[in-house]
Amino acid sequence: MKTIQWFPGHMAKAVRMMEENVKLCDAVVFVLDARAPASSYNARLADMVGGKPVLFVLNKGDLADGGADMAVTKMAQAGRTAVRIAAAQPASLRPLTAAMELVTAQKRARLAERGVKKPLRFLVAGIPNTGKSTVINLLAGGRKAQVGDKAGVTRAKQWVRCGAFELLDTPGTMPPSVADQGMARRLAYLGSINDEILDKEEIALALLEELWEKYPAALSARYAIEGGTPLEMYEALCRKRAFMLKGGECDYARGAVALLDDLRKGRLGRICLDGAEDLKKAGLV
Ligand SMILES: Nc1nc2c(ncn2[C@@H]2O[C@H](COP(=O)(O)OP(=O)(O)O)[C@@H](O)[C@H]2O)c(=O)[nH]1
Ligand SMILES: [Mg+2]
Repeated sequence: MKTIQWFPGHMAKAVRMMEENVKLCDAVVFVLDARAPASSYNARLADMVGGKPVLFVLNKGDLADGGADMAVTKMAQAGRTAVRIAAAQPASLRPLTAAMELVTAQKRARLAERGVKKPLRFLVAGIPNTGKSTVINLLAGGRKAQVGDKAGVTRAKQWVRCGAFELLDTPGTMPPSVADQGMARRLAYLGSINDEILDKEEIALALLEELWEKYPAALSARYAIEGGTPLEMYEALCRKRAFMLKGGECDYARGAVALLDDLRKGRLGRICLDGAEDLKKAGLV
């Protein structure tokens, strides 16, 4: 399979923007995809936050299984603060703000000692498509009021009030880490790496192989797949969904689109593709 890469020029620019935004904030909410919490981390974050508190939010929890809870537990054991939520659901607001309070408790205590009362400022950051904008909307609620601005290096920054906090109204988008190809592929499955630059049929083959290892029952239930080589499974999927071309050949392109769509929308059930080893490899634990 083709190597998934990231254009270094984009990387450098995104990193510069992130560094600039982190400087304006007291803490960072780093949004991960609960279905691939290790793959959706980028270890370069550590250099950017300069010791500021980080809350890891495993978002899209409604689409994840117990693997996401395992990740939260392992991260907590490693001294990180992590919470699993589904930002698209209003019920996630409370656990999220509680975790934001937790991660800034020391800082607030220090400020209070000196008699300083000011809202602490957060940057919501993460790689593409993890739900950063959805998290900002959840926190900002209906009152996406502008609470003032502060001159940044290149343009004024807008802040939105959220209870005792303020958020930068634009998310800090970080490039995904593509150091590990297995993890980079998971980002492609979940839509955090642009489909356009990838060969969907190669992605489908790799995904079928991985799903057969981790969630065979889901493949059997939805596509009547009963194992075999990745190509045999791919053909079974196309036959089951009647994605056939004239002459009886499989319509692989449609099959790939359907498989990715099913996975992303949760029609294959709740999943978590990363295990304990991946958390280590990614530098999260
Ligand atoms: N099922 C589910 N979908 C979500 C959740 N949060 C965000 N999404 C969806 O994921 C996609 C990307 O979200 P967005 O906030 O734009 O991500 P961003 O690129 O990180 O800003 C959108 O289609 C959202 O509706 C969630 O908690 N559950
Ligand atoms: Mg966004």
